[in-house]
Amino acid sequence: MTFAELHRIYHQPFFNLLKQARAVHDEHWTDNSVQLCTLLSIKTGGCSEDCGYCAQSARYTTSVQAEKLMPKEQVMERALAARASGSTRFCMGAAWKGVRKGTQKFDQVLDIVRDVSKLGMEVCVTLGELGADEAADLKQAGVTAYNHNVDTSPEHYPNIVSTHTFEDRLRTIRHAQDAGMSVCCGGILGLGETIDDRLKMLEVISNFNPQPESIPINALMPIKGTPMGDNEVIDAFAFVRMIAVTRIAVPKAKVRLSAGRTNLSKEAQALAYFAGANSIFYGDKLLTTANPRANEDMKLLRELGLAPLEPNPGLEAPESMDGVPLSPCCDHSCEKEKASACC
Ligand code: SAM
Ligand code: DTB
Ligand code: SF4
Repeated sequence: MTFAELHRIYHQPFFNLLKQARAVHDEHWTDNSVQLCTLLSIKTGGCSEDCGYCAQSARYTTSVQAEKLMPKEQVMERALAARASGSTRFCMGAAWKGVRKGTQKFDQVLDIVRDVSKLGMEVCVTLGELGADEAADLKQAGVTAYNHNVDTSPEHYPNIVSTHTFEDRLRTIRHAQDAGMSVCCGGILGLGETIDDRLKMLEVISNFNPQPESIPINALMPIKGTPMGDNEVIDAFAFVRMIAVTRIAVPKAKVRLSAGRTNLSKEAQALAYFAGANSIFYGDKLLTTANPRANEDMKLLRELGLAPLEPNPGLEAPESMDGVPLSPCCDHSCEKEKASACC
């Protein structure tokens, strides 16, 4: 979708927007299910990058201590507990700039993924930058989805991060898609961006080919010690509007309520579900910050007549659309069939 279309949709009266989003949702999602995803930080803190919102950057003094990569046995315990609690997707995050083939840490991650992928859940990882070889190895080890957010508009991105670029993010997404993984790509609201920035971010995401399989919409959890530590918490109606526009722009994606739900009332979350959200991060902790209690989430789903999604570990990556350029891998607007060959 173009920015102009997104702008028109976003700025409708609130209830018109909700009605349109609900109609799109009902056309593509016929049951009342919500996917439960459990997050686990397998490598916490000490990250070389300077993302201005992040508790895990080594550039800022936050309450997060740097830790080593979690041993596989501990990860397996947490993955089994996630499955037992009803999660159908297990997402492992690492506070790294990226991973490189041939390193011990990457081999360890592949080993973890191989075992987690035997548990019958979708396996998602978010490890930072990937090249084509790393993406292929992750896919082969059993990763179903790669999470790599663009986070904000291309224009606002340099105000948030200086140690890598928006184009670097796009290149990793291209590599994940080329390797046959689904892509989970979204952003954060509350980074001092304008509404136009949010819609420009969505313009980029909705024009990926294929479109992302899932879109996490995070509301900033302000972290003391980071440059964004005093930012205001995002307004609930602005959050719901963004969920609605995302549903309309990317009808087949799972739209995931991500960080920041602890600052949203249950009524605001209900509106977000109505507007097309159909997935949440589930469990008491995100990576380093708090999430609503699992029993409160289950209670809310029951109150709304929603049900947890059944497992689908064989999830296939979305097909790319014929005649539409593949997701960009760089700012050269590459037209080659295999975009990753260009940069
Ligand atoms: N290092 C990897 C990366 O940057 O892609 C993976 C981990 S990173 C923590 C994953 C995503 O979490 C970020 O892209 C951002 O969208 C979200 N995130 C991180 N800190 C956050 C915060 N304080 N509030 C809201 N979302 C946050
Ligand atoms: C995403 O978009 N949100 C999740 C997941 N992908 C990895 C992470 C949220 C992190 C919130 C801040 C924290 O817990 O440190
Ligand atoms: Fe945090 Fe990821 Fe940025 Fe590192 S690359 S500072 S973990 S968001």
